[in-house]
Amino acid sequence: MTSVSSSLPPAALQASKSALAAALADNNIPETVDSSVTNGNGKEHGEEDGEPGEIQEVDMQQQAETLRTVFSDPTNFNVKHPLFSPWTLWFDSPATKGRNLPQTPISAFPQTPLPQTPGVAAAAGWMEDIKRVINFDSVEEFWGLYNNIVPPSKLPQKANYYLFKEGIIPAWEDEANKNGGKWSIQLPKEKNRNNIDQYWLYTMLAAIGETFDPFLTSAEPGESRDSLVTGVIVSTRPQFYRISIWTRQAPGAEDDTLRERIETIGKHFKTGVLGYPENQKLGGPLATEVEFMSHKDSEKKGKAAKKIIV
Ligand code: MGP
Repeated sequence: MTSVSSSLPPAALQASKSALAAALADNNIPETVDSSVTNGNGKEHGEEDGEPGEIQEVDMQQQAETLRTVFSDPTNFNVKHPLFSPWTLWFDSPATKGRNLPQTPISAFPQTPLPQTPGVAAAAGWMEDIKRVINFDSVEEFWGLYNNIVPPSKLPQKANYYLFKEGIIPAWEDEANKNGGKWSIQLPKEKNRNNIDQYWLYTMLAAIGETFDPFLTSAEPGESRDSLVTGVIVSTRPQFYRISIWTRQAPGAEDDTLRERIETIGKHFKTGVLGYPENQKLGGPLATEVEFMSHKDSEKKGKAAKKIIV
């Protein structure tokens, strides 16, 4: 899987680049060199011998040997580009249900404890079977994770991956989700077996690259804005796949600005991430349009649900 980034199509490549750009801008890191990497003399960057302004000879060979990316060394890489936010991957399947599995099955990355909020307590039953796989906060860790987990097309029926911002649990009850909703699309399994892994990869890249919500990334320096997107989910069901984008808020009837921001997310999901033309109708047997519903309406199981469709 080491050639993934070079074979990405434009939408995914752009999302991946945006992830990098956002991370670099946020942290003021020069694009080619990680600030924690030594210069080969055992000294940190900037800690050179010689007079100020004097040009130093760089041992490119030695430097190339020191820099390890996830592509050359998937477990011991040392070049990291931080993401706009840290993320947590969660997972459940029939095999995790009712089993008290450890919360860190595949990684040595540090885990933070679950936040002890009223939302977490309220969702305790729902969260019982959902296992936390890993936290990550850099582009390289994302690819390290991606290259080591089972893709959705190979998951058993009734399994879900939940990729959520760190500190937000994948439950309606979480403070960050309780007033929100979700964009989702349901795709018949037979026709989409060969597409689902790519759709899920692009969805994750758009989430971690923050390309769903331009309002967030257009903030002025120093201005803090909350991202509307809290997480993304892929679900396998006996006859279909579903991908969902969860949002922090859901628009009321009068809320035009929020509705526009929410619709931007849905349109980007349909056209930029999944690659459908904007006007294409997608609904059919086992298939839905790209549609938005508030979590409050989802809890009512569709009774009098108000949907937005793009
Ligand atoms: P689902 O898995 O999102 O829907 O929710 P699906 O795929 O249509 O149904 P499935 O039976 O094929 O899995 C299924 C059910 O799980 C819901 O009807 C709720 O009862 C429960 N549930 C889902 N979510 C996302 C939550 C949640 O966030 N909190 C709680 N408490 N229950 C949930």
